[in-house]
Amino acid sequence: MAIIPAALANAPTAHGLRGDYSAMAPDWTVTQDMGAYTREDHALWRTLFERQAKLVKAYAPPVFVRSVAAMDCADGIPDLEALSSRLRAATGWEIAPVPGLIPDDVFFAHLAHRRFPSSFWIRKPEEIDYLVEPDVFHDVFGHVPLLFDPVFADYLQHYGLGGPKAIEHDAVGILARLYWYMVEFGLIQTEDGVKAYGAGMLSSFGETQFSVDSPEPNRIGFNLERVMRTRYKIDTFQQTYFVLPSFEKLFRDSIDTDFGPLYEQLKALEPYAPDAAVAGDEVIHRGAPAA
Ligand code: HBI
Ligand code: FE
Repeated sequence: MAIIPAALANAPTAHGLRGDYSAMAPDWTVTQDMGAYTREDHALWRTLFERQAKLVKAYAPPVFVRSVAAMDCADGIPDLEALSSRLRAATGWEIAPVPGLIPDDVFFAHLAHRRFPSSFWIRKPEEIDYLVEPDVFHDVFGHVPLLFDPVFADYLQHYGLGGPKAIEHDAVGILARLYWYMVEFGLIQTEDGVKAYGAGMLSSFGETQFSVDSPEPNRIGFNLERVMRTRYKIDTFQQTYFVLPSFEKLFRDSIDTDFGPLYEQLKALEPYAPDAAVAGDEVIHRGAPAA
């Protein structure tokens, strides 16, 4: 059983933390042991990769598809150092292997230094369609491709740089909504229609299609305050997706926002439910919850 660090004792999945936290460096990173992966691990990676690489061609924006190709990691779990050298050349980001979920402040600090923390272990075959904690497939296939996009790469560093202010205002939960809706489950307008770019959906066979095709969820035009006031569920498909006109919009609005007063304002307001319809919403699709 993994040694659970005190800092994560109350993490949502503390009971199930499965990475080995016993060999971490002070910054919570570990060394990826390529020899520790089994043939089954690499075979599962190939299964997941082939399924999603085909799907994203139709469902993701072109930059995601191009980046997946540039990552050249279809054959098995990639060496994260080798992948980092390609990523560093593109946008100065690198991948930091970690045992799994790490404390907010540590996570923010890595992002602020253009280091993306990625689990090094892969799920089990019986978890192919759902697992509670991010594994190496979610983190590498879901998150790394957009770190090749200069604007999104700048946005995610800015998100990390803003972490300490959220902690200072006791508003990490409010900032986390921005990450959840716009990094894990974001949609974006393209000349080819609305596409999915979030890591949580693009690493999921079911949610990639659901987020774009299903009539059930709301699809609402991105508005920073609306997103930060909207609660989310972690164990079902989203009931609302927010749609960006561009990554520049997400980056510019974040740069132009003084988050301190916004946290205080939002803390005093009732949050919206995950399926809420709010006056003033730019409704792109009004969800029709399944009967
Ligand atoms: N740790 N490894 C890892 N990956 C995450 O996505 C992550 C985390 N710790 C905290 C966290 N996300 C969120 O709580 C912050 O975005 C607020
Ligand atoms: Fe993620």
